Amino acid sequence: MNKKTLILIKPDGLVKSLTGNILTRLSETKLEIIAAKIVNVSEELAREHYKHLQDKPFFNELISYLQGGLHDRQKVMAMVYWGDIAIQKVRELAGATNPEEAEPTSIRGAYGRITSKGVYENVVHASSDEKEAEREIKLWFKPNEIIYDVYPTETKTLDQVSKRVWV
Ligand code: IDP
Ligand code: MG
Repeated sequence: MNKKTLILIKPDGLVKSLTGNILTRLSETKLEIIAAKIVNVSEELAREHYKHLQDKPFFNELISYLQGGLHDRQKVMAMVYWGDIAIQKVRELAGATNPEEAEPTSIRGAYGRITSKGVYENVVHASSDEKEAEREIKLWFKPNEIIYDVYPTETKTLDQVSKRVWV
């Protein structure tokens, strides 16, 4: 079911103070926000997220970009949106991967740029198909962080698990 999609506001979007603007644009889709958090992106998470691009010449730069290395802002806002044809609606709003080819009214067309090193700084990430959405949502969120049961879960009792808790 094409009902859920992962959206990331990448470090350039945060540094340019575009969060409110992007959330407003997303609300125009009438989709429902069902999870959101600010993430300090580890190298492992960035590499896993973009693993389909690992052979590209811009891969290392892309990992640094997602981790905030190009913007001195080590955070990303991760969200899950839910609703009919969520993936296509958000992809259309985001615009084409290359910000210079994106519709000027799309988020990437309006706010993206190409860096001197050739990385497309395109402000947002949006899942491109159902398989990718499932992989990405499960990568970025735990079941309890999403208000709906978007994928099947099971309860496991784990021994010897260390957890950081409030003192
Ligand atoms: P998408 O974000 O539109 O789904 P992908 O092909 O999955 O596009 O690429 C992931 C990200 O890698 C893009 O959003 C962009 O930041 C960067 N990227 C993709 N292709 C290129 C390229 O040809 N040159 C520079 N950066 C690229
Ligand atoms: Mg993609």
